[in-house]
Amino acid sequence: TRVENGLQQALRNNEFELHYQPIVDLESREIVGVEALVRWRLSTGELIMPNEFIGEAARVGLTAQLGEWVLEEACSQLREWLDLGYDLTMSVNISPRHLRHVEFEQKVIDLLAQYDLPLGSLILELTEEVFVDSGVASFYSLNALRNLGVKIAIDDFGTGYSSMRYLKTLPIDRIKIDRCFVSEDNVEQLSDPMITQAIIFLCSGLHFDLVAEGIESEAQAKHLYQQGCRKGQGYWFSKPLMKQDINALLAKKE
Ligand code: G
Ligand code: G
Ligand code: NA
Ligand code: MN
Repeated sequence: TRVENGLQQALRNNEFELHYQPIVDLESREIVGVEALVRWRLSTGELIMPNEFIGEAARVGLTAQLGEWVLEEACSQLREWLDLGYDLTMSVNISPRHLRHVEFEQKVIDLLAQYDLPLGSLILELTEEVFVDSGVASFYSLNALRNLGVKIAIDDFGTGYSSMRYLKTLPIDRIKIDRCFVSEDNVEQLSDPMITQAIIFLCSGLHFDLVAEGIESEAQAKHLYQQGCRKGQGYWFSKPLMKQDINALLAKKE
């Protein structure tokens, strides 16, 4: 298929782009950060979503190369927004395979220096599986990066092997509550208010920075805020946008 044939060439031709989804403070509704989401732009203009090529990138051994492109592009864009005076964080999804790559830690260190990024402005999003499967080497590199001011987030929390023990022992700063607990067809409610409430209670007790994903209505945003969740993300605030559209959004809020 075009996906199999094209990935190597797509990297060479710089056919990937990042879109950015705002993360907002649920009280002030200000944009406090963005999550970078990769897309592949074909020469026809058609956009291919990550679910269609991340797996294939792994099969053909391009995970680290694609991951490094994403990291560098995200850091460079963050520098641009910081220079414009916007105080934002940049969240980047890291695949387990990229995390295990021998050069991962050094690459992140180099990017922090190259773009002179402030402490705490870069957030690495990992899924729960990473902490279970990846072994001590990954654990040490996450710890080392965290000591340099990189923040670590657990993505899609509640859908993997969530063990309470990991919350106590792993280097974690932020928890992202999976959107399956937040949004459903009836967007006037949380899909599972008791579970959401329990996660918020647990995570705020442990002093994690909490973000609710998949907020699709004002009612959900209000419920989550009332239950103690300070940050949110979802179509209600904004879908993932190209950088020009983020620029427009940031400028409008001033
Ligand atoms: O943006 P979208 O909803 O299509 O994302 C689908 C999935 O792809 C999500 O689980 C998201 O975390 C993942 N994804 C998006 N961008 C990246 C990326 O740059 N790197 C990795 N490893 N995963 C990504
Ligand atoms: O797994 P991860 O959380 O990284 O997935 C991000 C994906 O979730 C992106 O592809 C994004 O388009 C999608 N997404 C973001 N906000 C919403 C939302 O409010 N509702 C739904 N259904 N999907 C969302
Ligand atoms: Na993610
Ligand atoms: Mn994410």
